Amino acid sequence: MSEFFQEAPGLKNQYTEDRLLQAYLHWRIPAMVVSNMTAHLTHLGQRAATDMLAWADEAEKNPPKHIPYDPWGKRIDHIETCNGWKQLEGVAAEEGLIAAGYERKFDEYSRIYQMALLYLYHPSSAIYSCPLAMTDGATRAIELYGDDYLKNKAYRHLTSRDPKNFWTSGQWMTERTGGSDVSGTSTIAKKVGDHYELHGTKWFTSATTSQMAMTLARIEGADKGSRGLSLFYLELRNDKNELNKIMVHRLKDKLGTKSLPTAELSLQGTPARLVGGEGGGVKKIASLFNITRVYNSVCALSHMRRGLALAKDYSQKREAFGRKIIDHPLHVETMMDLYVDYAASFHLVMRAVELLGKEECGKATEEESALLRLLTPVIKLFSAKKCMSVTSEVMEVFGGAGYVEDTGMPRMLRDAQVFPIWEGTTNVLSLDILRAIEKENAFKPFMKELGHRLQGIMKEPMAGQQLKGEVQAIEKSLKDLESYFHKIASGGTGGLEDLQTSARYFAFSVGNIFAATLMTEFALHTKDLRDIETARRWCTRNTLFEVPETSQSHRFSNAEIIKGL
Ligand code: MFK
Repeated sequence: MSEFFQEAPGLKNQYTEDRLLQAYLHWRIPAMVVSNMTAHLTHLGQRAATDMLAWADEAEKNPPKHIPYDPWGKRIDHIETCNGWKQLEGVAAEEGLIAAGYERKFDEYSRIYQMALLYLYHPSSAIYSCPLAMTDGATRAIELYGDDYLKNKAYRHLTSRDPKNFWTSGQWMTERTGGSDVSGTSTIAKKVGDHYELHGTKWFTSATTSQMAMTLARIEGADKGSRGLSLFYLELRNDKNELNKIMVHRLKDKLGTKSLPTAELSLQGTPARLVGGEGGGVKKIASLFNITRVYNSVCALSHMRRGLALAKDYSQKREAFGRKIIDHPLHVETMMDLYVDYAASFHLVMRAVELLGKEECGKATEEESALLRLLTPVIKLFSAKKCMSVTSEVMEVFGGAGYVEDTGMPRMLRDAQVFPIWEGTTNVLSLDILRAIEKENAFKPFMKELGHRLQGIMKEPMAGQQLKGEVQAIEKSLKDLESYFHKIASGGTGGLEDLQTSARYFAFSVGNIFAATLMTEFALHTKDLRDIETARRWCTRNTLFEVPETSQSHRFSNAEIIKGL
């Protein structure tokens, strides 16, 4: 009798295996520029399937430890991380995960290149992508608001390719009073000579092993509310390598992201430097969290991609009911739905990355900057929710094995759950879209861009032949979205309350329609039947415009139902 053992799913080069990423780069970037990126992407794609995987595994098995005291009772608050975690930091530095975005070697395409690197790096990084997200955000904030000291010191460390010189940064916003509403921040900044000292408690500080952090505090005597907050830079350790009047209370016991040290700590007179002058701290730190929101989106994308890559490989190995599961039509149908969600997210996220690259190179028009402001919360909330549902379904592909810890699938699902939460929950981001529309008039450039894209699509003979119904669906949804928006904007119904009630549906409708347009354009460009079918399915499977009717009486009865649960 022969005993059966299932062959495990495996990974090959994560760049050369990824048809969508490669085709996208060839679509959006001049061929010469792509050819200059390819060797590096291929190299990192290989590392993501080899040495990085072993380090990530080590980091997952050896989560960080908080050691409050030394053997003699002295408070040290050491956070111990394992070799694997440190190696992954080294990979980030030497592969230029941050540097690539700031050297701007490929001009406006540099962010696409850097985000392609991140996309390859993240799923094999044990979430080292989190410190990188904050590091990149801090670099951008320093570029925009930093003084010479910060530009000559912190900026150089953050963008270094030398693992020995490379720094990461924390982003410490969250206090006990609120993660979403930071207006109640109670950390106080006291002016002492030419610098400040910070006193307060930070409830979540991610990557507390970083060398520096950007944080919010209220200068003594400043106004209440969020406008009275200022942005500060601090270094965690002094010249003697002791913590700079920081006490770590504990590491958080989180659902996922287990290898990432996330601490609760207090600042007890920590020296800090004001960034960009007094006040307006939320607006200044927004330059940071708008970058981390893009990271979140790219990481959610690549998390989905990793799940699909493993599921594809497994489907070709696993047999059930007399054939490989890839040969079962219902399985293929299910996988196709997952792929379509991932592809929609991919196109949407990468459009924002393109705009970010243009803006940072001074090539974006005002309208493009406003569109980026609108798209940033959209891509974050959209890709995060898709990542959750795709990862959950991917787990099911593996049946009971997927539910067992040492296959790694439970970790993937737990880690996916953080994407919709940190860096702004789905509701907070839905409301941020309304802020972007109100402050930057960002709905206009959105409509304009989609109008242009649809015109281009309709000029393609193939659109009329093969994607006629899909193009009509996009046009109709866009009209519905526009008339809904104008009805509300003109105060035609319940005004602000209606807009807020429907903000989530509005956000997803924006995402659905934009993704549909980009996917259709991409399919017409590649003329590949797989892309045509993907676009077709996205446009017809979903209701692209999904804002329901709402009114004051609906709100009243909904509130009664919820309160009376
Ligand atoms: C895998 C990698 C993933 C990344 C990992 C990172 C891990 C890090 C873990 C964390 O730190 S999680 C904590 C993240 N916290 C948040 O994301 C905060 C969520 N809350 C919000 O985003 C709220 O909407 C917000 C705090 C911004 C509300 O604050 P306010 O002060 O009530 O908003 P207000 O008064 O509307 O805005 C103040 C100013 O900021 C305004 O400008 P003005 O002063 O000129 O009027 C706004 O326009 C501006 N502003 C707000 N949001 C903005 C923005 N500007 C640009 N972009 C935005 N998104």
